[in-house]
Amino acid sequence: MNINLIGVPINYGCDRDGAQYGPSKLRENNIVELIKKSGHAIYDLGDIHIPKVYPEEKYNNHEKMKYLNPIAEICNNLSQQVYCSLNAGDFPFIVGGDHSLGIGSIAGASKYFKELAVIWIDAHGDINTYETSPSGNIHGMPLAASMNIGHPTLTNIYYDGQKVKPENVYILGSRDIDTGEFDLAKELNLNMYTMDIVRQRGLDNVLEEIVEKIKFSNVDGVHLSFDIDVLDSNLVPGTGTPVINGFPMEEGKKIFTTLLGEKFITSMDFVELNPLLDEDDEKTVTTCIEMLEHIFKSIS
Ligand code: Z70
Ligand code: MN
Ligand code: MN
Ligand code: MN
Repeated sequence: MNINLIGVPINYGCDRDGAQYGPSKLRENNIVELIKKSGHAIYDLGDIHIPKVYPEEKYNNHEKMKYLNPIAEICNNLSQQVYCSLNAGDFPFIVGGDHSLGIGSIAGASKYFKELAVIWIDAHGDINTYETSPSGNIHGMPLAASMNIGHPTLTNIYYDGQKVKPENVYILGSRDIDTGEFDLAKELNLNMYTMDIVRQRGLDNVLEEIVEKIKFSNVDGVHLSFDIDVLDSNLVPGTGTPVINGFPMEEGKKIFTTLLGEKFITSMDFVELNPLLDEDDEKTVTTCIEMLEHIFKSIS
């Protein structure tokens, strides 16, 4: 497989210093060499351009969303890169940066595939809108926007309207969900496997159900969006919002063994590493590299 590495050094979606250094930190820690060693051809396409915006301009485009226009512009550029990569028959692998970039990845993948599914692996739901968001941070909104819910600037990125149908969305590992997100998930009857459900039913059982549902739907492409905060807070202190009771390393690996082993994943995000918060001997980078090694061994 030809892997296309695309960096998105953005922190406007989380409004916190540090997430913008994720791509350079992973390159310093030899992500390119690691992919090569796994037997794939790797093309590092570099970073998407991030326009400079000053903090005092953050609410310039909307009073309830921070950095709306620059995020839309960045996601628009990312979506074209993802579309071109898929069109070339390659595997786009997007490294963040904060999770607002998911809007761009999904838009690009959705333009290429007729019926895209999205697997969103995250401690959070990321299905807020400006009306339900407690923070105004757009990294809490990308999955809603991709389903055509929220502000038109976010729902019309790359091309107008819905990028993924709610029935093709799979949320896994969530355990920090806002009231509005909970209501929306219920209203849309989302395939939402919270950490509580995973603990009740077991990870194997839940993964099996996701695989079966996708296989028996008419989906022709699957985007997997991995927010590292789905892992236990002990493993990832260097992320904006570590949450307790997350997946331990072995379960994190099992998720990828299973899902990537099915060979239906066609693109991926890897987001929310914040090197400035990674004080404990770079524990988070170490976790990320171990996970990335496993991911690329599992992609065939
Ligand atoms: C909250 C919000 C979020 C990551 C925090 C938090 C969202 N639901 N996502 N950290 N990675 O502000 O919308
Ligand atoms: Mn997220
Ligand atoms: Mn489509
Ligand atoms: Mn998260």
